[in-house]
Amino acid sequence: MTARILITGAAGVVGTLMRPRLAAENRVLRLLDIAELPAAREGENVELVQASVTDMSAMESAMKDVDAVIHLGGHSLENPWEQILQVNIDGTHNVLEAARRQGIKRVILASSNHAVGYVERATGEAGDYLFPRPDTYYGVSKVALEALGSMYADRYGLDVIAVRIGSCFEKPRDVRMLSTWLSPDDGARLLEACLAVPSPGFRIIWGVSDNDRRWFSLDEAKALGYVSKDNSEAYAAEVLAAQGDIDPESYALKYLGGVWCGPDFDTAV
Ligand code: 15L
Repeated sequence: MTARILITGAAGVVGTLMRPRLAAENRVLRLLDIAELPAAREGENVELVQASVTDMSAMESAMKDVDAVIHLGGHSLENPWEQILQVNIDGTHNVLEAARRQGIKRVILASSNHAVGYVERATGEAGDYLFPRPDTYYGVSKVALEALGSMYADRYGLDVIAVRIGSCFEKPRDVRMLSTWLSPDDGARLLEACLAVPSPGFRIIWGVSDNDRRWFSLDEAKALGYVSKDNSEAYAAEVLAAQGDIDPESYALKYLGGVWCGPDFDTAV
């Protein structure tokens, strides 16, 4: 049977990286974004929907005949509170509520390391289910996303996995990302595990590669079947040569959320 997976925020950084990687036989990717999506390539099994996660009726329509949702939509950086509230928090509520109304059992939510950004590296390995320490309004919205996911799992029996993504880019871009990097291929492996695992209930997992410099637990992700095959160490020499030595006491390295925790990172916008 062909499965149909809805991906919100499909035109964003992570969505664009996942689009080719989540393509599979007997699978249709329904790609949704407020921005225009690149047209389907020849043979690509996709359906394109231009809509906002803030539009409840559009979300309900987008979920017709869908088997699982990967919710990447929303602002991926800090924004004024009203924007974060409307797009990230109300938007996530719409996604979960539309999924419930359409009888969709599984929703995978893109959370972020910034939900726990003020956790200090000195406290040791960052475990799964760390208590929220958001570093920005954006981080607060990811805590709300996790809370909404938990409620929809407990109250309505959905399977919801919130992935606290580290830094998902083609390559690690700085010294901090040598710890937080999630390679795009590992990102796809992680999402495939989240789609395949039977009856996970509600989970919070870390979305990082098995980097030598990782200080995040992969226990819960591995329990779902994730096997990381990438390691940022392959880029370490290049990154260190470009960035030089970084003071371990600087915001960039002291806190999990990096410079997002610093006074120069303006959240009062
Ligand atoms: C995030 O949550 C952001 O969406 C992304 O742009 C990166 O900045 C990432 O965190 C990070 O912390 O590296």
